Amino acid sequence: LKYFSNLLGAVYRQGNLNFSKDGNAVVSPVGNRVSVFDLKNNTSETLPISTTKNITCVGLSPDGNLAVVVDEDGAALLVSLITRAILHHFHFHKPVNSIRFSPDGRKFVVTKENVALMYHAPGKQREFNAFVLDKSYYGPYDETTCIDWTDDSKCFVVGSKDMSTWVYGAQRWANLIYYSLGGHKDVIVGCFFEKDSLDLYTVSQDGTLCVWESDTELDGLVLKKSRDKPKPVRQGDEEEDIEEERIEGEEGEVIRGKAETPKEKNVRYRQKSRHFFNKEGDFNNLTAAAYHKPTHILVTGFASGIFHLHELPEFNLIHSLSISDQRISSVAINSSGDWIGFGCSGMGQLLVWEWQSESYVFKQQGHFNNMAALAYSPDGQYIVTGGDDGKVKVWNTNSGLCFVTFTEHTSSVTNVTFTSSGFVIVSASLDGTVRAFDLHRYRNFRTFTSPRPAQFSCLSVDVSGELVSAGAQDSFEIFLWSMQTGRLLEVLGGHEGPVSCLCFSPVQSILASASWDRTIRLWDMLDSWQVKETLPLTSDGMSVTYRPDGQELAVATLNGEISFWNPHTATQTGSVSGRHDLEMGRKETDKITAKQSAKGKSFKSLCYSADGESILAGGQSKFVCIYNVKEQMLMKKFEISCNLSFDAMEEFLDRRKMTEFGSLDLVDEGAGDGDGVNISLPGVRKGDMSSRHFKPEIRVSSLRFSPTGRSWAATTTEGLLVYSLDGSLVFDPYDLDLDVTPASIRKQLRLQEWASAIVLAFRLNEKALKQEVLETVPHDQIPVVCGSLPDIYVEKLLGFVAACLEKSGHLQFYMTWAQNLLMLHGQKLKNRFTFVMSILPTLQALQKSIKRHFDDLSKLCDFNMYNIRYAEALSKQRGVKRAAEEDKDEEEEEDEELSEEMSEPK
Ligand SMILES: *[C@@H]1O[C@H](CO)[C@@H](O)[C@H](O)[C@H]1NC(C)=O
Ligand SMILES: *[C@@H]1O[C@H](CO)[C@@H](O)[C@H](O)[C@H]1NC(C)=O
Ligand SMILES: *[C@@H]1O[C@H](CO)[C@@H](O)[C@H](O)[C@H]1NC(C)=O
Ligand SMILES: *[C@@H]1O[C@H](CO)[C@@H](O)[C@H](O)[C@H]1NC(C)=O
Ligand SMILES: *[C@@H]1O[C@H](CO)[C@@H](O)[C@H](O)[C@H]1NC(C)=O
Ligand SMILES: *[C@@H]1O[C@H](CO)[C@@H](O)[C@H](O)[C@H]1NC(C)=O
Ligand SMILES: *[C@@H]1O[C@H](CO)[C@@H](O)[C@H](O)[C@H]1NC(C)=O
Ligand SMILES: CC(=O)N[C@H]1CO[C@H](CO)[C@@H](O)[C@@H]1O
Repeated sequence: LKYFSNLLGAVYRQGNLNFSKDGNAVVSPVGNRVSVFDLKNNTSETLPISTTKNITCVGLSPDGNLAVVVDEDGAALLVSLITRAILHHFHFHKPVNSIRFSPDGRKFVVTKENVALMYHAPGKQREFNAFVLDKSYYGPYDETTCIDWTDDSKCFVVGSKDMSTWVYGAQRWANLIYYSLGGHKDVIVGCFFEKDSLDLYTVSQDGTLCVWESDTELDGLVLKKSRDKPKPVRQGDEEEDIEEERIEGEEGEVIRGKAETPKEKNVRYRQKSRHFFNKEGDFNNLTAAAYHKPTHILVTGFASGIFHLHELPEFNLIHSLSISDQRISSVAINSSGDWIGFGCSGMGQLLVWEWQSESYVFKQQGHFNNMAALAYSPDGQYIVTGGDDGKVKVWNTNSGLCFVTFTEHTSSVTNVTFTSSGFVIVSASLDGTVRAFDLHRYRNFRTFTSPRPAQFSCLSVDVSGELVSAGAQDSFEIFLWSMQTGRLLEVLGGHEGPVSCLCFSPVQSILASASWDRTIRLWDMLDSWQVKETLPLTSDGMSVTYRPDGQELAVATLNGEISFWNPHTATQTGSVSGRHDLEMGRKETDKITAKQSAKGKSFKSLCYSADGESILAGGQSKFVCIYNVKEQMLMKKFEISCNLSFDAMEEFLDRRKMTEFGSLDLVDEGAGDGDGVNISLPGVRKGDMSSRHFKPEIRVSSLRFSPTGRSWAATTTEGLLVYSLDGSLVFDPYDLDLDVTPASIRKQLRLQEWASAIVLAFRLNEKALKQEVLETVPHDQIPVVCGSLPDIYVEKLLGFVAACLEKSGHLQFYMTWAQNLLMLHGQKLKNRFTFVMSILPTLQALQKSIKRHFDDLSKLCDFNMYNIRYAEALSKQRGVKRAAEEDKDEEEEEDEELSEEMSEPK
C-alpha cells in the first residue's frame, strides 16, 4: 500500500497563515493541501487531506483540535488535527473570505459575500451535521473581508470592501445589535478589538488606521429581556433559509431592535484618532494585518514586501523591514507574540521572523515555476530538485525542509543528479552550462560549457562520478566532460534530432542516449566512444533508463509506449502500451474528447524499482503508473492531483461552460483575429505563456524511487510529492500455517525458543507482534539467535530492524541486532549477487537511520564535551579565587558564591 506522505517544494500559496496552539508550528495552505511546519523540531508535515480547488482560508479552533478548511468555491472540510482525518464535508456555495472561531470555542463566523454567518462550532463527537447555522448578519453592501472577536466572545467585528466596519453582538444584547463605523476611504484589511474591551482598531488598504473608543465596557452589555420575546433562533444551512433570514434580519431584527430600546443607552463609538502609515508610494497598498492583543503590537504587510511593527494605541513605529519584493498576502503572530509569520503568494514564500532578535526563524520558498527534475542522494537523506526558475534546491527528506538553494543558473534547469559520493550535485540547464555543486562548502565548484553555446536538455553522470555528459536540444550533439579537470573530453555527433535523455549504464562504461530522431544509441567508452548499437524506435524517444543491474533498457516513446530492450543483443524484449493508462483529462480549450486527446500523450520519465521488477512511469498526465516488467502489466495507477484549478483535469466538458460559440474558455473577448481561438500545438508542454488564460497543465516531469526503497517522489506542477510504501498496513503472510497464531508465538517465547518465535512472528507479519518478540529476546542471546536464523528471514529481519531503528529509543539493542545479522550473514549475502540487488534498499535504509542517529549523537557529545570543559575551567577559576578569598576571611560572600555555583548549567 502506498500513501501520500509529504509535499515538498511548496510552502505557501494563498490564504491565511496561523500558528498552532502551542505557538511552535505554522499552519500554511499550499494549493489544495495544508502543511504544518514545526519550527522547533525543524520538521514539516502535509495533512493527508485535499480540497478540489485552492484553499483560501483555514480556521483553527482555540483548543487547536479542529480546522475548517475552505477552498475557492466555498467547499469546506472539517478536519481533526489530532487524527488528521476529515470529519465532515460542507459547502458554503460561495467563496469565503475569512473564518474565525470565537475564543470560547463555541461559535465560528465566516464572511461570505456581504454577510457574516455565525455557526455553532462542531462538537467533539461526530455529528450528523457538524455545521449548524446560528445567525446571519447583514449590513455591509460589499464583500466582507475580516473578522475579530472580543476576548469574552460576546461580540465580533467584521470589515467590508465597502469601507465600513460592523460591530455585531454574538448574543441578543439590548444595547448592541449592530454598530456601523465609517471613516475609511478604502477597503478594510483588518479590524481588531483591544484586549478585554470593546475599543477597536480598523486598518484600510490605503494605509489608514482608525482608533475607536466605545463608551461602554464589555460587562456593560445587557441581555435582552425575555419579555421581548426573541424570535425563534433560526437554524439550517439551506440557501432559502438564509434568504429568508436576510429579509427578516434587515427589516425586522435590526431595525426593531433599535426602536425597542428607548430607555436603554445604546453602545456608541467615537473616533479617537486616525493615523497614516508611511507607505512609500501611492501604489503600495496595505495588504495584510495582524494584531497581538497582550503586547499591543500591530503588524502590517504591504504590496511592496515591506512590513511595519507598531505599538498601539500610540502608533509608535517599532520596526520596519523589507522581506520580499512581492506582496505580503498574509500575516500571523504566535501566541506569545515573539514570532511573526509572513506569506507571499507571488513567490510562494513563507517566512517567520523573530522581531525581538530581528532574525529569521524560518525562511523557505518553493520553486517559483514548475520543477523539472529531481534526484535522491545515494543514502536517501536528501532530494535535489531543479526548476524552471533556474534554481537548484536541496531538501532534507526527514524534515521536508530545503536547506540550500543554488542560484547560479540563469535559465530553466533540465536535469539534476547526485554523484555516487553523495556530496556533489550536477545540474544541466538551458542557459548553456552544466554545473557541479559541493555540498560540503555549498558552492559551485565547476562549470562545464560547450565550445558553441548549446541548450542542454539532458544530463547523466557515470557511476564513478568522473564522467559528465549532457545532450543538446539545438545542435543534436552530446558533450562529455571530466569532473576532475573540467575539460571537454568528447563531442558525440550522430543523432539527427534533439537529444531528449541520457543514461549511463550502472555496470559498464556505456552511455545510452534517446533522441527525437527515433533512435536510441549506445556509445561505448572502451571503443573510443563509437556507437556500439543503434536501437530503432517506432516513434520519437522521450526517455531511456537502465535497470539497476544494467541488463535491460526501458525506453518511453512519443506514442505512449514503453519498450524493453536487451542492451547486449540490441533486441526488443517486450513492450507496454501506456496510452490507455494515461487517460488524459480534457483541457478546457480542447475541441476533442478526452479519449481523442490521449493521442499524442506519452510518458516522460521512467524509473526502475531497486529490484528491477517494476517500473514507475509518468508524463503529461495526472496519473503515475507502476508496471510489472516481467508480466508487462499495469500494477497500480496513482492520481497525483485532484485539484480542479489545474487545466486538463476535467475529463468531460462542463456543460454549463458551453455556449453556442463553443466552450467559454475558448471565446476570447475582443480578439478579432480569425476565430479568436488558440489551440496549443501538439507536444507543446507549457502552454502559451502570453495567452490570456494561462492555467498550468498538470504533468509529471520527473520520478524517482528512493534508494531505501521505502518511498518514491515525483516532481509535478503541484510541487514535489513524496509517496511512502508502508508494509505495516498490508496483511501479507509469507506462508501461513494453521498453528501460527499470536498465542502460539507467545508460547514459544515462554519456552525461550527465540528463533522459532521470530520465524512465526514474521510469518504472521504483524508489526506489533514482531516488535514484541524481538524486544523479548535477551540482549546476550542476540548473537545465538541471529546465528540460528534461516537465510530467508535474515533479510526480512534486517528490514524490520532498520525500520525500528528509525523510531525506537532502544538504540543499542537494535544496533546489536543489525551488527550481529550483518557479521554472521554478510559473507553469505555477498556471495549471491542477485540477492544483494534485492537487499540493497534494506541496507540503505539501515545506513540512513544509523547515519541520522550518528549525527544526532555526535552533536550531543560535542555539546557535552564543551560543557564539561566549561565546568572544569570554571571550577579551576573558582578554586583560585576562593583561595584568595579565604585569606580575606569573607564568609558571607563565599556562601553566596557556593549557591551560585550550584545553579550553574550541568
Ligand atoms: C512563540 O514563539 C516563541 C519564539 O521565541 C517561542 O519560544 C514560543 O514557544 C512560541 N509559542 C508560544 C506559545 O509562546
Ligand atoms: C517536537 O519535539 C518535542 C520535544 O522534543 C516533542 O515533544 C514533539 O512531539 C515534537 N513534535 C513533533 C511534531 O515531532
Ligand atoms: C532547527 O533549525 C534552527 C535554525 O536552523 C536551529 O537553530 C535549531 O537548532 C534546529 N532545531 C533542531 C531541533 O534541529
Ligand atoms: C491555484 O493554484 C495554482 C498553482 O499555484 C495557481 O497557478 C492557480 O492560479 C491557482 N488558482 C487560482 C484561481 O488562484
Ligand atoms: C489562529 O489559531 C488559534 C488557535 O490556535 C485561533 O484561536 C485563532 O482564532 C486563529 N487566528 C486566526 C486569525 O485564524
Ligand atoms: C491598490 O488599491 C487600489 C484601490 O483599491 C487599486 O485600484 C489598486 O490597483 C491597488 N494597487 C495595487 C498595486 O494593488
Ligand atoms: C537525469 O539524470 C539521471 C541521473 O544521471 C539520469 O538517469 C536520467 O536519465 C537523466 N534524465 C534526463 C532526461 O536526462
Ligand atoms: C473532485 C475530486 O476529484 N476530488 C478529490 C480531491 O482529492 C481528494 C483526496 O486526494 C479526493 O478524495 C477527492 O475525491
